[in-house]
Amino acid sequence: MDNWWRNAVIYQVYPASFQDSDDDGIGDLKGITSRLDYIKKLGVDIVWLSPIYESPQVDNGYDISDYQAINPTFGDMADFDALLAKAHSLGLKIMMDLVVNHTSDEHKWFQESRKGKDNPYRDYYIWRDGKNGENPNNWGSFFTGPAWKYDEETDQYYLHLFAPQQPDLNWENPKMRHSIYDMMNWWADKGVDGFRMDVINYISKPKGLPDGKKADHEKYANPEPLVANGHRIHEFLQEMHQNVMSKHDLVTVGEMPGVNVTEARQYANFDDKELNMVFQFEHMGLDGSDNPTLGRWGDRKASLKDLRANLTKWQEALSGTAWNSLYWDNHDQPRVVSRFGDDSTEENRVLSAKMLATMLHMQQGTPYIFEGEEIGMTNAYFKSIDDYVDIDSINAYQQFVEDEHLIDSKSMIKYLGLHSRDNARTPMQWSSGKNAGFSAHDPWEHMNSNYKTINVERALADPDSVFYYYQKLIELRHTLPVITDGKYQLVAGNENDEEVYAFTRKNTEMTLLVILNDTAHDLNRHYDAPKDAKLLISNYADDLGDHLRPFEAKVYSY
Ligand code: ISL
Repeated sequence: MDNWWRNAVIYQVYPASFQDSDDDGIGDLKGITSRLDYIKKLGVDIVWLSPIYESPQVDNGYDISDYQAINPTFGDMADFDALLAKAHSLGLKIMMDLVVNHTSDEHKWFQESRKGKDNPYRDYYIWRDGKNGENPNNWGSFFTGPAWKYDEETDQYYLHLFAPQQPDLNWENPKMRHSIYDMMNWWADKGVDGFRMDVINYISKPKGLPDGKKADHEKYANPEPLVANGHRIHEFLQEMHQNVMSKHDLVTVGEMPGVNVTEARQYANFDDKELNMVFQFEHMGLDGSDNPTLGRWGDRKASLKDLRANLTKWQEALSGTAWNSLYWDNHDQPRVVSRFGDDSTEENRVLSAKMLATMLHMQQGTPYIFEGEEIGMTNAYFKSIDDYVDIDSINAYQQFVEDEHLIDSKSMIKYLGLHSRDNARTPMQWSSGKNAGFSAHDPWEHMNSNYKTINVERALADPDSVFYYYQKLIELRHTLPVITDGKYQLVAGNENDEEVYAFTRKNTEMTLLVILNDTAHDLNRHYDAPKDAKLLISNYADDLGDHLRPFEAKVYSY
């Protein structure tokens, strides 16, 4: 239990949207470096950079064409070295995004691979013959359409679970695997402190690549049940650990759609053979549509009951065995205050952002904060499909509205407003000035129109801001061991409460009682805390005991 990252807090930077230093409308490394003091002020320990590598940017850098070069719009390797040095001088660690389920189709390995069946790089990717002139199997891509693309050159198809420009790497090939480990060691030798591993539980594909299950009306099967947590995944991660992680002091987190607690206990086990922690997705799947074909494209809200049951399941199942990562937001998810909170009034935005922060930061695990979350940034709610730039949003609109007529345009715009990845990717709101101080140039992605009210400048000037609340939560984690090692327990009888979430954290020295009103109204609840219990943190200036005000959050210690 003594690893340094266990009581750390991680801040995610989405480079294109953080800070532009050369006024081309796209954020860059020099911009990030210039804002490291701000990140330090928040009090976090580690900065995770979404991909900064050379990339044609079909999927905003998750399509890498050179793992050992910086994308020119972000700067160059000297800029990266300066960023790393400045971060380290401030006591901040740097976690890199590692995207090794696939590369860009412009990566030299793929350029070689497609040249011929006997090319030395052929087996770096997954090539198959068609079946009767059709795709090798019925898998669909996560970005709509088939997961296979025909390549005339050699009359075969290659697998791409994401965009056609993101061919999947063949992890069955030991040479390919060692090329990845070499690349990781190169970054570790450079001094980076960790890796966030993109869809890393998808790398082991099933033997024979069998068809997936699909409903009759569906064109393609969702490959996730077949590719997630595949039969060789633990072997591959252990091999990676032996070749890379065992040689450096690194923090690792695996992004794992479709992971369950049983698998997670093995991936992130204290025996330290694979990864330090995983990003699970279950709490991100509680809202959306009731129609599985539409997935998250709906307006059903998550209930407190479901959310609490899920968070509790993960707290209990990993306790004493493996380590949780805790997150609400990232570059793929809508803004938490719009999703699980209430952004309909300024007062409720601030209160609910703080309440949700308390819910997450008082749990056991390593918390992640996505840029802007710490000032309570909201969804952008763009009004037209032309405002969207994300491939996933544009493709979904095309498929469900234009091609299949499953949803009318107005509804889809509403659902995009609730769930599009673009909601997270609007530029960071630094000030009320032009383009929120992000860039003098019109940004690559529209600003959220509320930047005049919600911005860093205002947050820093207001002692009651969401920013200072996050700062306090982080400081508490760093000073009170119970937040890291205390056992989580729901308050008896709380499991069916549809309005309030109450839990305790307990170690041999201390107990914390966390009480969260998840509604916009006043209510009464009685919880037993000793008379001399101290109010550690709250989003109200005073304490009315059993009377809870809208979105009231409070933590007692005793
Ligand atoms: O973004 C999604 C919808 O919420 C997911 O389906 C997402 O594609 C999945 O979580 C995997 O995400 C990661 O890999 C993708 C990339 O587009 C995402 O940005 C990345 O986080 C492919 O590299």
